[in-house]
Amino acid sequence: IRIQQVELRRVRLPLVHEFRTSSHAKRELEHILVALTDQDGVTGWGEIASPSGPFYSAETVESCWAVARDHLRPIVLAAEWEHPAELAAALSKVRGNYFARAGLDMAAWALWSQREGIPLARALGGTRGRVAAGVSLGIEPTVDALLEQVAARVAEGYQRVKLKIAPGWDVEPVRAVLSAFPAMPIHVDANGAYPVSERDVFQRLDSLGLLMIEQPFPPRALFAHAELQETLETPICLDESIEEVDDVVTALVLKAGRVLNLKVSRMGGLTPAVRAHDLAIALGVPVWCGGMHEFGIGRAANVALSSLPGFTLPSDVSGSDKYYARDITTEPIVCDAGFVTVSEVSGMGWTPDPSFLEECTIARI
Ligand code: OSB
Ligand code: MG
Repeated sequence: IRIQQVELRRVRLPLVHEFRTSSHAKRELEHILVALTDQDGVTGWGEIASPSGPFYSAETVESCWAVARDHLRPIVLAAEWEHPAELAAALSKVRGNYFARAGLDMAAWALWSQREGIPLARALGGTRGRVAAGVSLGIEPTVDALLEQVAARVAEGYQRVKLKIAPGWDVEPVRAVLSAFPAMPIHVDANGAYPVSERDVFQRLDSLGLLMIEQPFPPRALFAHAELQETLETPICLDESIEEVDDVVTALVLKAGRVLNLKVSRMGGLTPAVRAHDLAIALGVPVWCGGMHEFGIGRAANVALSSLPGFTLPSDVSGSDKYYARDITTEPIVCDAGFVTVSEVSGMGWTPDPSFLEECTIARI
C-alpha cells in the first residue's frame, strides 16, 4: 500500500455540557481529522483527539498539527506497507507525540480493514459483538448538579459512572453519589491532581468500595502509586502514566496499579494499544478503554478496540449524544441500554458526513 494523499483538517464541535476536570474546563473541542487515500483511491479516516492545552499530556492541537504536517505526513507518503503495524513502526521514529501518531495509525487501520473487506474490530482481534459502556462525568459547580448528571446517565443505562475528582472535590461528592445510587459501580479519576504526599484522601475513599481510583498522582510518579497501592484495597488504575507499551511493563512490575486504562489516543494508536492489551492479558491485568472526548471517528476506533477479549471492564465509550448535539459522522455512535454495538461492515464502519464536516472545518492541509 502506498498513500497518495494525506489530508489534515482542524475541526471544531461545541459540547452539549461544559466538562471540567482537575486541570481545566471546556465548552468546545477542536480535533484534527486525518484522511489517508491510497493508490487505488481507498480512504481511511483517523482522528487526532489532543486537548487544546498541554494539561492532560504535553501535546496540544497546535503541536499535533505541526508534527503531523512536518514529520508524520512525509513518513506516511514515503512508506510502502502491507499491514498497519509496519506503518506504525515507521511512525514510531517520531518520539512522543502520541496523539498525533494515533490519528495516522487509526486511519491506516481503517483503510486496511476496508481494503481487506473486514470490520476494523475483527482486524484488531476483537471478539465481542457489543461493548459495555461506562460514562465519565466532570466536576460540577454543586453536588446537586452532579447528582442530576448521574441520574440522567443511570437512566440512560450506562453500566458504570466515573467521577472526576480534585483537591476540594472528592470525598463529599463521591459519598453523595454513592448514597443516592448504591447499586451503581462508581470509580473516580483524579487526572494526577494530588501531590504524592497526599495519602489521607485516598484512605477515606478506600473505605467507600469504589471500583477503582484512576491516576491519583502525576504521570511519572510510578513509585508513589506503588506505595499507595500497597495501603489500599481499592485498585489503582493508571491512565496518564501509560504512554509507551514499555510503560505497561514498568508499571506492573512496580505494582503501581492493578488496572489499566488503555487509550488509543494517548498511546499512539491502535497498533500500540493492541500490544498493550496483549501484554496486560499475559500479565493477568484487567483493562478498559478510555476516551478523550473523541468525535465519531476516534470514538469508532475506541469501540473497535474495546471488542478485544481483555477489555473486561466497561469502557468510556459513551454515545455521541453525551458530548455532541450532532457528531461529525453520518451516523452517531449510539449507546443503548449500556452497550454500544460493534460495527460489522468492512472498515471502521463510520465516516464523516461530508457537508457537516465542511461546516465544522476551520483549517486544512
Ligand atoms: O482522564 O480519562 C480521562 C477526557 C479528557 C481528558 C482526560 C480524560 C477524559 C475523560 C473522557 O474522562 C472520557 C470520554 O471520552 O468519554
Ligand atoms: Mg483518566
